[in-house]
Amino acid sequence: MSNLSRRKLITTGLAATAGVSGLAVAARLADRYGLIPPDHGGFYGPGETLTYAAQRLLTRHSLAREFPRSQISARPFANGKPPQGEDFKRLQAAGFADWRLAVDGMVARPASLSLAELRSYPSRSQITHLACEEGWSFIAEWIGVPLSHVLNVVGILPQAKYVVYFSIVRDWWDSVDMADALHPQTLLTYGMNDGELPVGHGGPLRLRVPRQLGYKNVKYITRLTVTDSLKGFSPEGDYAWYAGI
Ligand SMILES: Nc1nc2c(c(=O)[nH]1)N[C@H]1C(S)=C(S)[C@@H](COP(=O)(O)O)O[C@H]1N2
Ligand SMILES: [Mo]
Repeated sequence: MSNLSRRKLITTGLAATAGVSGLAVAARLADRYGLIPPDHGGFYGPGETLTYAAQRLLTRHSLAREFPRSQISARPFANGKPPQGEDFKRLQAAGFADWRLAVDGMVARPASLSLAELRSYPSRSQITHLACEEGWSFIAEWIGVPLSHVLNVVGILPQAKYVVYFSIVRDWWDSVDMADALHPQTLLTYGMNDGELPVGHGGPLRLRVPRQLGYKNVKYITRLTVTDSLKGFSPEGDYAWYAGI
């Protein structure tokens, strides 16, 4: 069976099962095909599973909408204060020359990359929408290296399933599955609208995941961990782990 018709069959099956026999059965079917998101437990469990499964089957390869330059927002909204810690201030005072991105976990060659190294890799830019779950949004050009390129440099092991990414601010991190980690629009972003990425928007380094909501786009990234399990890496607050839009 071709990939497409198989996908169609599973999707139709999921939808029909959800309608006829309830969400729990759909969840079991989704599990068989590796479509269970890591936060499936609790009251919202079956609903989260159906959303993630349907999105993954239909949109694994789809692109977030890209906009013409004329649509770039004149006044993008920077949410929250820059990090207040001494470590961040010291790095900022030195023009972020000593900023490092550590890459570890299930990789063949763990690395510690400078911004100069990241800038030396092939860059990609995209004009996409950043939408906060609280209702506001803006369009900007984002410039950076595809996360997939960095993952190829370090060599991810076959059992890898997720990439967890951490901000210099201790209590901020999030994670994506490999479909989003390797997606061509997922960028380690160091530039915005033809300049450097402003500190207000996560400079010097931010993970841009344009197919998911604002909170998955963590600012001030200093570490990536490749893993096969999210145990111990609970998602932010009460928000859903999968924030597809
Ligand atoms: N480190 C860090 N990353 C973060 C946040 C944060 O407070 N700290 N807020 C998140 C949320 S909820 C949103 S909506 C976006 C806002 O991005 P912006 O400031 O570029 O508008 O950043 C996300 N990334
Ligand atoms: Mo947000």
